[in-house]
Amino acid sequence: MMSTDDKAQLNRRQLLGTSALAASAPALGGLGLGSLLGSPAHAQEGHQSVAVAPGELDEYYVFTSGGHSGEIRIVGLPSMRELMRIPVFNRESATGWGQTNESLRVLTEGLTPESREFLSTRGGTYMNGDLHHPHPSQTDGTYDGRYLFANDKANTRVCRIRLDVMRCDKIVQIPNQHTVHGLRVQKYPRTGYVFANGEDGVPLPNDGKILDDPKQYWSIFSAIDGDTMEVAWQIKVDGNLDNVDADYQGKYCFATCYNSEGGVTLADMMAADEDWVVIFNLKRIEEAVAAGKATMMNGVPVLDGTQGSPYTRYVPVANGPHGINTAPDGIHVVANGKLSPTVTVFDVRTFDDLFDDKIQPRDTVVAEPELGLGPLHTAYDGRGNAYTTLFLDSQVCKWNIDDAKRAFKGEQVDPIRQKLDVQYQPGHNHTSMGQTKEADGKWLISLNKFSKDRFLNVGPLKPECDQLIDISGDEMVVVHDNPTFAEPHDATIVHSSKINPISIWDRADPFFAETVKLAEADGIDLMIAGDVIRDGDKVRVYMTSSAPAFSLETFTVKQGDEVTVVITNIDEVEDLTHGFSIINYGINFEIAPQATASVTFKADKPGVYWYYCSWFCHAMHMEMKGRMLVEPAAA
Ligand code: K7E
Ligand code: CUA
Repeated sequence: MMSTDDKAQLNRRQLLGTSALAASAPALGGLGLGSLLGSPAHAQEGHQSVAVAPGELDEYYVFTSGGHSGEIRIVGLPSMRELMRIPVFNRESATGWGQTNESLRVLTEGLTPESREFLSTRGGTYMNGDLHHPHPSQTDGTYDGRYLFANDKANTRVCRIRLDVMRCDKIVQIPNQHTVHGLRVQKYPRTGYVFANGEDGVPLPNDGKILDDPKQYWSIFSAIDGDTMEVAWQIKVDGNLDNVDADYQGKYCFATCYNSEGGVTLADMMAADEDWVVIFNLKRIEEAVAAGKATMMNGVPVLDGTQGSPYTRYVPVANGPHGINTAPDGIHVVANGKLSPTVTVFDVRTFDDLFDDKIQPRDTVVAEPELGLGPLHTAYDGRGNAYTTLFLDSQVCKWNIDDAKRAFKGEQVDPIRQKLDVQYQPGHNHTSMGQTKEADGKWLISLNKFSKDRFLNVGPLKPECDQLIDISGDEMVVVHDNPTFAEPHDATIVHSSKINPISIWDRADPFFAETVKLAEADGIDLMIAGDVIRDGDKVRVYMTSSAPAFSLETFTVKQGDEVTVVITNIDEVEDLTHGFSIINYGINFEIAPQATASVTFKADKPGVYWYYCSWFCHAMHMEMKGRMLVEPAAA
């Protein structure tokens, strides 16, 4: 007789298309797919090695969120070494993110008109952000290496990172909505839509006419076009929206609601025994928007998706669900109970009938196993098992989906395979490739909120603790503790074969195209620049950088001038980055090989100001400098 694991394996093969490699997997029994796909050598104790020798490369990229640090981090797996930080919603000193004209364009151009006005006396952009959910674009249910999208819970924004240069190129602030919490991408046929949950309800419009009247507050669900980074449509819902995920068929997406009460206090939000999962019917929504049935609000078509609408269905679940996660089998979706010790398993194949009113909302539920206290998020191994974080129990619970379904039908079977202690209090967890149909069942990361005694004491503020768990065998084994700064909420583990960044910028790159245009208008060839162009009290200083010199060793401006310094790094050597810092003027930014970067500031202090290269680039790096002479206004 075939074991449940074997069946899951077969299902997975059907989904992937049978390859010779996959076909041989069941015959090898306990070995698992991981060992077949060339994982690092198995250690004696039977778990995979985390050791990546000096000079060796990791097998996976992990994109982790920086939470209220506002950035994205790239971590190598299995070594858990931090490889890079991508500044997004923060201001970053080394790269000049939030200071260069090129980054300020990204940070400001997608703001709502209202925020633009609000920020006009506050530096023009937000300096903080709360990045929770980084998710790469997909084509046909797996990563396609184009983009990574993430939310800003603090200022209602969604960003896009280009994975070829690992830089944020678009940020859109979402109108009509108050915060973006849950964010996931459309998996099929491609991304496509980026789904963004509005967690908190506010009056629409939120202009002060309605204040303390929560019955008139609304939460909004948004679909952003990942290609244009414009909001395609929005839909108003009952209750609130926490986390979201999408199916593998391109038909539905679904979100948890922990505040069906519409409460504004903790007691109100927890009052009812049940909340719900809301399911969105993408085709019906698109047709209604195309037919002009939406109301235009701040330039976005907004539909009414409250209960009874044709666009949504509300499925009751136990009080306070949090994460919602689609399984790589393309069939099951798990909503995590948080305040309930259970998770609720849906079968997406029932959703057509639900929308056609042939079945009741709860008929979509095919299992509801009790796992432990505080289930928050679930990940999958592609072999039919699920891994759910238990926040209160400080555990990861491994359970089998098929067994949970059998138990739900009344069979005497325990779906729980193992409970593993983690240190401590896990939020999200992630398996390698687990949010795609190519889940490979090798690694699990548990993103734990507390580290307490796990690391040297660094004072009252402790790091988070990201733990690496080997799931390739029958037993989960914790193999590595990794301290991280505030605060990885979520992460995505992508096989390195899916990501292909460049090493040297293309001179035609759109990231600095506006600056190239400015130079062209001034008649400047940026590759041989060494000029100062005066235009009234605006001065544009063009220079190149080539180790170990800037093409201008001195330039002169007048006190009060608005100075734009444009630097082009003409070095073509991989990894040869220069920096440009002006002492006591608060200026610093990075210029990578073949890139152009610029900064604009007011030269309001007269005197001699040295500028220097801030990225170590050459034996004469210390000598790579020059002087800005600022003539006093009276002279
Ligand atoms: Cu659970 Cu913002 Cu995905 Cu934090 S959220 S844990
Ligand atoms: Cu150029 Cu250091």
